[in-house]
Amino acid sequence: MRIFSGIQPTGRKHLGNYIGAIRQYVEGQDRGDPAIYCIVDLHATTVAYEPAELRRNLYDTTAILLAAGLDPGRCVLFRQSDVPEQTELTWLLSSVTAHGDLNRMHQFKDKSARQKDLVSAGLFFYPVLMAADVLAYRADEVPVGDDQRQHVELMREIARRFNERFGETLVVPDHKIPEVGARIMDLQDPSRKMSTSVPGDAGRVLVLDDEKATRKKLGSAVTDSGREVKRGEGKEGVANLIGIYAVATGKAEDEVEAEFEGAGYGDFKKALADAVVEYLKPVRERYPEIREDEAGLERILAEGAAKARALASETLADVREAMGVGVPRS
Ligand code: AQP
Repeated sequence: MRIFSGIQPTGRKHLGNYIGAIRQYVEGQDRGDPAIYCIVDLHATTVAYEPAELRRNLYDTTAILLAAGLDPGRCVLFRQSDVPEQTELTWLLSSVTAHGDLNRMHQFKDKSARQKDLVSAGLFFYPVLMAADVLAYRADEVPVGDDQRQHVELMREIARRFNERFGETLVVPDHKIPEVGARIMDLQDPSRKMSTSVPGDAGRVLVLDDEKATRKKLGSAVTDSGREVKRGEGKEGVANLIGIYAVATGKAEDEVEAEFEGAGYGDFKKALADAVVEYLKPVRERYPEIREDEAGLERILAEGAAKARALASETLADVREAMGVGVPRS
């Protein structure tokens, strides 16, 4: 089973990223043959950004992943821009990608509406680069949060269309979306997902927030005018917190509801804050030492890139051959 997933070097990874994606990466290391994780710096250039900040954020994100438990001896961890095969494959796959499909992508609609100066063509092409990332490794499984469902559906379509047009070459991957915590919602507005780019910090707990900030944000999370710690119509805020508590404690959501039967929101939020602080503590404690050693981080990324290139170049050679591009094999 080959596993692949990518994560943006935004540096400010939040609880949604952690629960929806990062914890799945750690679990996938021992199932993946191999498990391949990519920090997608090229994707990060599709919206307004500062070059120096991008480099810093890349180290921050790499260090968060290592602190969360990724072990370069048990997975392949690398930087997207170190593997040019992925960018070439993006172009080749564009010939079997429908413009109309890209036009329908929710993420493009959301992110382009938030751009002040320029809606880049790169933002429109983001899903093709993401498809190339995954298809370059012939991955079977893509661990992601629910917000990436549509992008994975599109890459499946691209792989199928390529195989129909040029012969069986690419693997059609499946997404792996967690049952609980697939879409962690904003703490201040539970109708939208917890997100990096929404202004203001109150709606998201960052993986690297200290204990005080974590308690404050969870303590002031929006609930409703009722009292019951239960999921249901009009209780989206509480349902979100139940999901977070369930993941942080390893309990089922029904068990959580039973545990807090008769208790008020105050008691529940206190227990939730305790649980989340404990849950993220190992990552926060390990992070500073790992982050400090930038040369060490570069070494890990370079070793990962060498392994990744060996795999991606095989796929790219097959794709070129199937498409009649470049020097023929024989
Ligand atoms: N709220 C979420 N709940 C569960 N999973 C989530 N993911 C993102 N938000 C949630 C999953 O995290 C992984 C990495 O996402 P990314 O690379 O897109 O990182 P990001 O840009 O920092 O995350 P955001 O918050 O999604 O940024 P915005 O909204 O600003 O674009 C993915 O697997 C994703 O599904």
